[in-house]
Amino acid sequence: MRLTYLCSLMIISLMTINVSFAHTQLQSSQPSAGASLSQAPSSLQLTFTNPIQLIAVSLYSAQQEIEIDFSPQTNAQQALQIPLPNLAPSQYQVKWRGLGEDGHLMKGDFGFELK
Ligand SMILES: [Cu+2]
Repeated sequence: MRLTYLCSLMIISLMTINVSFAHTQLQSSQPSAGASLSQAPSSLQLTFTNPIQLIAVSLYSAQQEIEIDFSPQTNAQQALQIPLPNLAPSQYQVKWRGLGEDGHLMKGDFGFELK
């Protein structure tokens, strides 16, 4: 009986650990975070660790927000590709926000440079 109780406690704590590792994060991107490019990228690609329903994806140059073809998603996807307009040399910042499949609102940002 006591052993069963201990076992369930262990299982519960393992599950808790598992959940905290299951937060959806950005796994990789194109351009990648911190990239220094000599040619303008034709698209922005985001790949996440788990499917995520993206609510917002924004791109900023050093001067202004760049208009991109993104609308909030109606279902969760693990990867997203957005065509980009012609970008001028600048520092760029990408910001994303979305709802992970575990119900957690996640967000992140990264930068790249176009020389
Ligand atoms: Cu989470």
